[in-house]
Amino acid sequence: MTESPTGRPRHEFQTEDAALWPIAEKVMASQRLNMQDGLALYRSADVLAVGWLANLVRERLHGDLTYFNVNRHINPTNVCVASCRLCAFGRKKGTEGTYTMALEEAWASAASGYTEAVTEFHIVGGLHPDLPFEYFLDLVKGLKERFPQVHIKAFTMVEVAFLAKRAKLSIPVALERMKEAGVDSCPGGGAEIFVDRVRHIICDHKIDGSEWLETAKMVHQAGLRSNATMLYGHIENEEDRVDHILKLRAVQDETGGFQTFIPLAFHPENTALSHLPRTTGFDDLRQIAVGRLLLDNFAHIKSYWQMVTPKMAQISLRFGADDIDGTVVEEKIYHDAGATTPQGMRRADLERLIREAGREPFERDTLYHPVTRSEDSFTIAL
Ligand code: V47
Repeated sequence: MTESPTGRPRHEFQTEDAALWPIAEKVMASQRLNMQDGLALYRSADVLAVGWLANLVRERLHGDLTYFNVNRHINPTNVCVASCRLCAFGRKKGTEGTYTMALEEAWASAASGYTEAVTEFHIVGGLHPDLPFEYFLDLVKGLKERFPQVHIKAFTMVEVAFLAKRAKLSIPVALERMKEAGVDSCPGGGAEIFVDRVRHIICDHKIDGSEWLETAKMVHQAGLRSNATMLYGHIENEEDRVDHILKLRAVQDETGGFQTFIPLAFHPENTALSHLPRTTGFDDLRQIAVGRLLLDNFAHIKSYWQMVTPKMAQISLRFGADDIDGTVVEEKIYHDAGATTPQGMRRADLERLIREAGREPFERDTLYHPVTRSEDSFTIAL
């Protein structure tokens, strides 16, 4: 018997999978895991043992605290030049079902939905061939004027690189303009799987993996924090997943600018890869756990409830996840790809999921400061 990071007595690690024994020793000694360890974790059938180790790290870092936020997603356009096989959201200009919000419409949608005051707008959209950079800057400026207290997490690395290129600006200059307009941080999308072989098939026209990583470095150098995702459960293999995670870890060693790692389970419906099956519960839990164990320099691992369902997100709080994202309010990207989860969740529902997992809910802002509420206003302790 040993003492756990939360002070509770803990039984020793047990598994019949001998490949996990040396990994367990490293985890208990807080040593860095390598590529081979990552592969052994994916290949182990003992998902409970892998989860136990990830939970040890999770509790070491956060005890029972489980983070969530009150946010709202805004997707200003689904018009996209990229035609990614993985995506059911983006559409070619001039085809059926396209939309682009007028600025007033986007500002109005920011205020609609829930009465609970949101602390974050999460803004991502298609790569529109004609919308000028100024449209996006004005969108952000208008939101900041109307909601000065709300953090704006906007534009993935793919959008940052695309908008900079279209505006004929270097990425650092484009980032300065975005910051001046009111962008406070960047979301983690568009990372998919970095290795070329997979990227050529699932998202051929996006920036490549090294460009995504270089853009993230520039975002961090510009003083913005960002997140990092990995899309799993399509045509990638275990080596590709470990490679992806270790590349993120290497950038984090350099910049320290990532806040959260978010594994995203692939939803095949209505995509060009609709013949593929959905991920299984085992894979979803294992993915969270392996992320927690390999990313020793990431503070947070998010189990995005929209992606894996609220029930799986709840269970993952014992498999390495310490964050379940937020209220979201209106979700389009996975719902276009067949997600059957609700579009949004109330704050009280998120708290209940967390409490029933035996964890302690912690409402955070985007940068993980605590938020306290009275009725429909909030205070952020900086
Ligand atoms: O970049 C697209 C993925 C991402 C599908 O930073 C799909 O806090 C599954 O990045 N099946 C956007 N995934 C979402 C995203 C995100 C979500 C929540 C929080 C944060 C954050 C970031 O969704 C895309 C792409 O990787 N995606 N299509 C699909 N069919």
